[in-house]
Amino acid sequence: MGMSRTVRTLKMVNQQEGFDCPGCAWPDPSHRTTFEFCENGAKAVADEATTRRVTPEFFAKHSIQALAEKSDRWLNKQGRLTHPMILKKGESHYQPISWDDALGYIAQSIQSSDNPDRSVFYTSGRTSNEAAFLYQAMVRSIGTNNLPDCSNMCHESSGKGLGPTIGIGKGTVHLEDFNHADVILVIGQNPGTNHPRMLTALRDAKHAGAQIVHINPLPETGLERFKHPQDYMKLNLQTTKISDIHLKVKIGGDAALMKGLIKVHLEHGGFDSEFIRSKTSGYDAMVEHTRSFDWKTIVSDSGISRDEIEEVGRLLSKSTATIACWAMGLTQQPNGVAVIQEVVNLLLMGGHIGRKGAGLCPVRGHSNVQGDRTVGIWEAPPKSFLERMEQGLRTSLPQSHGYDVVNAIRAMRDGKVDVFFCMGGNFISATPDTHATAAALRKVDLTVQVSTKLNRSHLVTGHEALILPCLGRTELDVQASGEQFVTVENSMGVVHRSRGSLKPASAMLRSEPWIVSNLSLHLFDSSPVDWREMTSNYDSIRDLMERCLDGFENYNLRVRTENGFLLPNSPRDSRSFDTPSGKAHFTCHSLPQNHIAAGHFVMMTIRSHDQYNTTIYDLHDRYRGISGNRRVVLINASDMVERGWKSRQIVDITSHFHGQIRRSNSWMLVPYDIPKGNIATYFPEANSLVPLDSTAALSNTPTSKFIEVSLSAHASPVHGEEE
Ligand SMILES: Nc1nc2c(c(=O)[nH]1)N[C@H]1C(S)=C(S)[C@@H](COP(=O)(O)OP(=O)(O)OC[C@H]3O[C@@H](n4cnc5c(=O)[nH]c(N)nc54)[C@H](O)[C@@H]3O)O[C@H]1N2
Ligand SMILES: Nc1nc2c(c(=O)[nH]1)N[C@H]1C(S)=C(S)[C@@H](COP(=O)(O)OP(=O)(O)OC[C@H]3O[C@@H](n4cnc5c(=O)[nH]c(N)nc54)[C@H](O)[C@@H]3O)O[C@H]1N2
Ligand SMILES: [Mo]
Repeated sequence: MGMSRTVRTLKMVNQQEGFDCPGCAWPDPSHRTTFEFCENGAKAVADEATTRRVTPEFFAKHSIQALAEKSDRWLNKQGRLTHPMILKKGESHYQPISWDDALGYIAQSIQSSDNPDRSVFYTSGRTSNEAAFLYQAMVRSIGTNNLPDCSNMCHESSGKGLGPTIGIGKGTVHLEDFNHADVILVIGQNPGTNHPRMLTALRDAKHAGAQIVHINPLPETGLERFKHPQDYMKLNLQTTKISDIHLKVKIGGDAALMKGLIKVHLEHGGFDSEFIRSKTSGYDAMVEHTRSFDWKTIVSDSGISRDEIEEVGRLLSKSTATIACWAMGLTQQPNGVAVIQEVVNLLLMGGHIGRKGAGLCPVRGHSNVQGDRTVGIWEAPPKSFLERMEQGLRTSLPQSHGYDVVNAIRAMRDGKVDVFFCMGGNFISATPDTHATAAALRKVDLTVQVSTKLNRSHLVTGHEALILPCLGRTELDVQASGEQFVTVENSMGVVHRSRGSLKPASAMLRSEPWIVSNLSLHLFDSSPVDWREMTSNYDSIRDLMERCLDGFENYNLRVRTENGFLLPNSPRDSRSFDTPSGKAHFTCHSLPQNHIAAGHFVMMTIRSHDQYNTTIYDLHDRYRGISGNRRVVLINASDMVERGWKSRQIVDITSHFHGQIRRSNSWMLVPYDIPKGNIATYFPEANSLVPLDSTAALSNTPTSKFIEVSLSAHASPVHGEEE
């Protein structure tokens, strides 16, 4: 985006008066330096602030079919969308449309059915609190709770695991706690790539004496060799080894490992009897249940030797402050909810909740995915949330739960959806079972994408499609009352401001709150919400939020303070648990049945260093030593030798699920330090292999990290087969 624009833009990232980095949801320290961003945050910012443009002329030149043949990387590289566009039924090209006509057309399509549940409204986690709040208010006013969101594919298992056990679906640590921890577990997470600023917190924790245990099938490099960007400036060229111990767990082996750690903990003591007695229930049953698992099973299911488990178990029993962090390696497992509850068991034993330097820390992905859920992006909201909303809006709202992501795809497949509206994201590429999902989307009458950049979801559409181009985080947002800011919530429950400063990519862009408010003006003749006022001054959105949501008292005032404010979190703040019994719960879980057919592999789909979810910046994965190719299979060398395969050999992958078969051809083998029997491929290329019905128990999250597959030497494609 050019040198001076780059410097000017990057200096505003994560600053008090600047914008929240669109990279990840890792929190900012209270004392900020001039450079509060990481390499991958800079990429995300540059990607949005690009000076390239996708104009009506671009769409006139390229047909949908021609664009569909381009790679994801090419599509993203074309630049920012500039105009609202419509793809009319049977047409080959998008054409420009005015905002008024586009919004009028959407409203008419929604209203043409007398069943509001035939409309579905997706959200991706970059949407601000203000936009997300208005959006769910609009959707519920239409009469449906069909609000699937990216969270359903992401940390849903965390929410579902934490809610019943500790009474809140969020983590219980402050950033500051990292400086006071004895032991930090980093489970199923690759912070070097996906949350680089977390490495700074880990490095500082380590300097303050913490031991860091990395639990992952892969030895993720960011945790092995870390160089803080600012150390370059100080000419300190040494790297820090962040992780002290790496437990190379098998994919899906964490539950067995947790049982082993709990067993060692029980033997060596160090549990907090007073906390267990006064604040929890179910301890004795959990202990008895855990003891019933023998070491042979624990070692073979986890893939970790008893000695290693003993070593870490002893560390945990000595620790006075333990933090457990996790991300997609746990949440996207078939037993995602159960395994997270095992992590809860482990921390509850030592009383590591609501104590300085200790706590549970699900590390969120999208920069405002946690905020979106707080303000109501939820297809299955609790009754208490709907009651507060009804009081605040002085109207009644639909009560029955709506579709999550997987159920939304099933509903489209079954012809139950007329309008599918997406507030950001890239639904076709992010979701499982790409071919089945594409077929489902094609059955919908109208699909709408509110987007900043061109992506595959603009090309795989319903009978008709609209693209609504919106402002991004980096851009100035001016409405009738003047310049606006929005607010976001980070992974640790801090709500703060975000204000862009770049000139918008096109004069035709509209903000997300503007789009929702103006669509609402088309939808409702009368409404308890003054939609016109909402877009002219976002303070009025925040006033309405204060009326409708718990924890948002004096919102406009508090969010204007330096560093924003903390949302209430009773386990963290007062060691109290908002469960029916008022106590935190230990839980008992059997081990997952991870058995697969002989000769098959368990496949996980992961992110490279050069992508942001479905946005592919480049074809490299530097920390893993891979360049120029994303269609690779990371595989244990002995698995290759046994089959007589060579490095760089091309294979076809077949996934197996309940007798169904899905096939994807032409992948290159790369020998890698990964457990035998496990392989890794990249998301989203491998999504066509993830079966729609393979979801985690209770959270219904696609099991993107546990797919049973077989590999075969590449056969030349049969005509008509996917390549
Ligand atoms: N640069 C960049 N930043 C991002 C993103 C991005 O795409 N690019 N995406 C954002 C989003 S939305 C999210 S949710 C986060 C995702 O952040 P991560 O969760 O770190 O992302 P993944 O690449 O999915 O990696 C999951 C890790 O889990 C490990 N794993 C897989 N299966 C298992 C298992 O069974 N057990 C254990 N213990 N580990 C396992 C993998 O080896 C991998 O290291 O990052 C956010 N930040
Ligand atoms: N196999 C497999 N599948 C996965 C995963 C996996 O690990 N493996 N991870 C899952 C996870 S954790 C997640 S979170 C989902 C991600 O799913 P999504 O959130 O749906 O996907 P993204 O790739 O983040 O969306 C990128 C698009 O968002 C738009 N965009 C960017 N910024 C803005 C903005 O400010 N406003 C608006 N309106 N649009 C914007 C751009 O047009 C861009 O093309 O994917 C899931 N899918
Ligand atoms: Mo995510």
